[in-house]
Amino acid sequence: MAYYNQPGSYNQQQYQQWQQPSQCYGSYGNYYQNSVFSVQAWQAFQFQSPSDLHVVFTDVMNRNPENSSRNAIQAEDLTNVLNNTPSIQNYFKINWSRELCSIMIAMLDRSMDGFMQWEEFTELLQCLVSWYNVFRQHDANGSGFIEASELVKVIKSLFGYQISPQCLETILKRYSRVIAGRGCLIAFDDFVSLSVRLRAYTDAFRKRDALQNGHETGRTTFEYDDFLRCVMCL
Ligand SMILES: [Ca+2]
Repeated sequence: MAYYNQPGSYNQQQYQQWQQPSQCYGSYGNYYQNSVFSVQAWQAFQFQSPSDLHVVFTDVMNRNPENSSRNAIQAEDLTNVLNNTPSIQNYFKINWSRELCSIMIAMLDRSMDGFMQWEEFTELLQCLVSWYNVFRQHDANGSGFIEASELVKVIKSLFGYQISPQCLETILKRYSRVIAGRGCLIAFDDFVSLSVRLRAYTDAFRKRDALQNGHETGRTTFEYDDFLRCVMCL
C-alpha cells in the first residue's frame, strides 16, 4: 500500500495513469507531457550536443566522491551548475538559491534517494526551459516579472489546475511581491518554486486518493507522519 514511500519501488506505468486529466485535479499531466518532452534543454542553452550538457553534469558530480559513487549530484552542485555555467546563467538570468535547487531535486527525485541522477537532471532542465518560455510569453515588457492576473491564467488555463479563487489568493500572497506603481508581481524563481510545489503536492495527493479509493475522488486521508513526509521533502 505504501510502496510510493520506498526507494526503488516506483511504478512508472501507474504514475502515468495518475497523470491523466482528471475532474478533481485538472490536466497538468497533459501539459507536462506535451511541453516538457518536446523541449531540448541543451539546444536552448546553445550547446553543440547533449553530450556538452553531460560534461557539465559529470564535471560537477566528480568533485565529490559521494556523488560519483552514486552517479548523481546534490542541491549544492545543481546550484553551482545553474549559476556558474555561462550559457545556462545567460539563459535564465537569475541567481538560483540552494533552497530552490533542493526543492527542484525533490520534485523529480524519481529514484527517491535524495540525489539527482542524469535523467532527473535533464528532465528538470527541460521543465525549466519550458516554464521559462511560458514565463517570458507572459512577461510582455521583459521586466523579469509577470503580473498576478497572468499567473492566474497560467495556473488555471495553461497548466490546467482545478483550484479555487481562495487557493489562488493564498498562492499569490506567498509567492508575489508588491512594487510601488507596478502592483502585484511574480519573479521567475518564485514562479518555479510555486510550480514545483503545486505539482508535487498535487501528485502526492492524487496518488493517495487513487490508492485509497480505487479511483480519484478529490478526497483522501493522511496519517500525520505520511503528511509530514509529503511536505517536508519539499
Ligand atoms: Ca534521484
